[in-house]
Amino acid sequence: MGKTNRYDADSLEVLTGLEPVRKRPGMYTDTECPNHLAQEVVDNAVDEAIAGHADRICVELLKDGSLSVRDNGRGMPVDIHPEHGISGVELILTRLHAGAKFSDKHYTFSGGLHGVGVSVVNALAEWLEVEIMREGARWKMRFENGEPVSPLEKIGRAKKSETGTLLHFSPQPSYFDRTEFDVESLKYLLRAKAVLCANLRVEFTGPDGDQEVWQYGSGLAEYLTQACDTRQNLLAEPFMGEAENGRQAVRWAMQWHDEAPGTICESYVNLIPTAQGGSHVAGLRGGVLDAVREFCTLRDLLPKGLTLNADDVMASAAWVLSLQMNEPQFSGQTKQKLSSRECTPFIAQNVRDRLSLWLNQHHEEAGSIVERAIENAQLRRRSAQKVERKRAAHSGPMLPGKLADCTSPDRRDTELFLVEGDSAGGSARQARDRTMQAVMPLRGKIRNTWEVGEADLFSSEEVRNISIALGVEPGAGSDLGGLRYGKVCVLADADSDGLHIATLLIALFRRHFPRLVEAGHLYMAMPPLYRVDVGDEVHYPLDDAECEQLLKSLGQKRSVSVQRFKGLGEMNPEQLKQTTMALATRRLVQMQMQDDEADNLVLNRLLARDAAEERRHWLEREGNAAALDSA
Ligand code: 28F
Repeated sequence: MGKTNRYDADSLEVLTGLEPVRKRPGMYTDTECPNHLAQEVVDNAVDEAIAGHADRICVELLKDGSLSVRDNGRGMPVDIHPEHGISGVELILTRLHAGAKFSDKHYTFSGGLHGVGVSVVNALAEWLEVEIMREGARWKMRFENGEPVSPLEKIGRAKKSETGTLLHFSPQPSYFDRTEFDVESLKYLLRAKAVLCANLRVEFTGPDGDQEVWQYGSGLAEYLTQACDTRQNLLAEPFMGEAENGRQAVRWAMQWHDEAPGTICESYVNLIPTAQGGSHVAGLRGGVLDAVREFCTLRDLLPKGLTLNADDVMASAAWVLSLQMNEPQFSGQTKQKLSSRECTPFIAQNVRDRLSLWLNQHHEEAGSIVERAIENAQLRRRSAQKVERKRAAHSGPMLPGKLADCTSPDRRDTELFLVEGDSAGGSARQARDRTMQAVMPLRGKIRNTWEVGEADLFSSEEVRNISIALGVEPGAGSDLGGLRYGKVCVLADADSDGLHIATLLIALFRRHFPRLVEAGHLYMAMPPLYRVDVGDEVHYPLDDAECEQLLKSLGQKRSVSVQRFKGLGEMNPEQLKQTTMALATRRLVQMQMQDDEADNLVLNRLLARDAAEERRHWLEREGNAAALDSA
């Protein structure tokens, strides 16, 4: 990123044409409505602003349903590419992934998954016109269904100082369920860009000429202050901070309120809103919790027996978090949740350090933050005690001896880890947070219960223990009222034995505790396969792909050492805690239930005693295609 970079058509990288996009639009965009196309174009304009060349973006939705986006950046390159013999403009708009953006040379951070490029927009547009002002001239080119229908033409003169790009397009209706842009979410996105890019002026004009303008001089803090001003702020100025380590950059602003507000809690990655949060938000929450806890401990502020959790501290907080990083990974149905794990410890540590310092410099305000958190914790404790008393009134049989239970009476926050083997069980017991995490080791392979009837089920001691520990009886209609844990986490080795055990457990829950799975209580813990040491930084990539990506991003550093874990047993409790159990840094995957038939099909093929028979039935149903590749 730099204003001195000379950037012409010959620094573009070129991949393929647009056929793949038109063939499988769903792989490149959200085909429900064309908003993602708008986002793509806006992101391009914002990239130009982040690079320091544009400070104004105007978006207009026209009466005919088309959208125009304009920036005052340098304008797309118009000169002819020496190798490809077409202009930079045409390359950008007609080649998939055309652009140095993807080689990270000119833009420090870009949208990754979202930033697949504006050529996707062209491919899925009935028509698209681009106008460029550059080097004293105006240029124009028109496309229909992604194909050029007029050459890049000089259409007039412009002042040397007037530069920029205008894209105007109409989505091709046949690719989308709905042809209309969703105005509300488009506006939300535009406002977010202005919030995150200090001083950038973003304008939106609607079909009736209605206009909105967003611009924030100091970015996050100003936005937060404006958004919160009607409330009772506990801080005179938001608590802010930023940090960078070469591979990622984070900024945040936080305010606390007197009452639990339905307030601003917003997170972004590369200026893209992550409505469902993710690993960066986990870092913020972890860092804030650590700092507040430490502040309380040092001053002995907590009533006896009370521990604060992240919700206690964050419930009355308003915040905006902005992360920039390379190749972010997203998860969740709508890809609105960040899953890249590298940022969590980075953010947690920086937030913790800054907040510790800040709390010590702002005693009075720190006091009110702590007061609010303690009140929240006490409220939580009281309501939990109520539940606990109810539960105790008709409490069930004695808990299994192998269960290392947790102490928190609030059952919504608690977690039960079912761990393969006594030795890993021992590590997990040391690694856990004993207030809210319980551990129960399972001896070897549990019984395959897939085809076992309910009546027979309790002849297995392990199954009986699991049922008692959970406080739930097996059965399709069984009541979850007595459930003793909010999350049930299967923790097994990442090898094939471990996977088998995990499968047996999932089958047990799916068949005999279906309501537990349905209500989203079942999780898989994801222990990492690798440990990578870089100087005094430690990373724990989950799998081969993550490890490769990490090594790539580290480049050619001298002191990189890679260790592959053969099993849980090779991790010490501290490592197990950090990678697999601690709220801020671990990864849990929620098991979701499909309909009976789909789940039965999969689990039957894996676990049915008469697997050959079942496979044959399956083949009969699925026909010849499947028979070809079966043994
Ligand atoms: C309305 C949407 O697309 N604006 C754009 C530029 C400027 C340059 C550029 C774009 C670099 C990374 C290929 C000009 N001069 N608004 C926009 N403004 N693309 S897109 O360069 C090519 C891209 O991928 C530009 C010198 N350097 C860069």
